[in-house]
Amino acid sequence: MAGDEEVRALGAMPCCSPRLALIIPTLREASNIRPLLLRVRAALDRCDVAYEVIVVDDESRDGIDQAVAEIAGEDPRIRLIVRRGEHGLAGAVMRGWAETDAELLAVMDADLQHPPEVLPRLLAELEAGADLVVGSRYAQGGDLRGWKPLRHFVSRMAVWMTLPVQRAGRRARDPMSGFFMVRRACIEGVPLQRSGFKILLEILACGEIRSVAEVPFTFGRRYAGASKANLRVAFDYLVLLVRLYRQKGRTPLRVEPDLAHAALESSQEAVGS
Ligand SMILES: Nc1nc2c(ncn2[C@@H]2O[C@H](COP(=O)(O)OP(=O)(O)O)[C@@H](O)[C@H]2O)c(=O)[nH]1
Ligand SMILES: [Mg+2]
Repeated sequence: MAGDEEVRALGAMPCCSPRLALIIPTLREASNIRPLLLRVRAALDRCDVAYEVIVVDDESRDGIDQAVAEIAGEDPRIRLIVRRGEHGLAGAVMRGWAETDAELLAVMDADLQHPPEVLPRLLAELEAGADLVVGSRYAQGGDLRGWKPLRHFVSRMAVWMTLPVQRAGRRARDPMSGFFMVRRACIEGVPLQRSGFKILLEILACGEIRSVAEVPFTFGRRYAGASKANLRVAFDYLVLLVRLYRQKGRTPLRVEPDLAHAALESSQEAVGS
């Protein structure tokens, strides 16, 4: 729980303990939340799992409470938590996880860039034994729709910089994805940074993860509204990366040869050569 912040919760705790909790962090996403929640519910209702969905909003004041209330009123598995005086995607996700006892924890964005129809495949990987499953834009079959080559290249470079801090044998091709599921037991007690966007990378570097699976998906276009990614997000990413490098006791220049080779290949792919 976050200190003495004022919190407004909408919706009731579900009657039976959910096994899966999906957290959806939101900042000015009122136009997206209804279509998203309807698609999430349709996707998860097809799975044999007790679940809940927790929307964690940072005082957007854009009508998201009414939009969630319309659905939560008829479905107690859906809840809204409004954080007051706090911002940050990672902190919002951690707040949602702290509000549930579910054994399986999931995250996705609110803007429909993460297709809810992929959720059953993510869950299936956890059920099959993976500790962490990543909705992946870079796994075979994944895609980034409409990205220009330069943006692709920068993204690939950002992934490459993470390779030394990821653990051998448990690396993800898309460690910056905001679409993933993890077993609670693998992150319990692990101190995670509350600022920034890249909670998955920290989990890969610091969590008690024994196996990682990736499920490819196409990262679509934002349905409505504007991206919240900005220079601050890039700065927080670099701060996180430096901390993880320090923890590992490595420097970015000491990249293992096999990783350098993999990065070279992926950057060539990215620029289409
Ligand atoms: N609660 C909360 N959610 C946030 C914050 N920043 C971003 N988000 C949400 O995090 C998700 C990803 O943000 P988005 O702007 O789509 O990032 P992009 O896909 O990298 O452009 C969206 O659901 C945002 O509404 C924040 O400070 N607080
Ligand atoms: Mg987005």
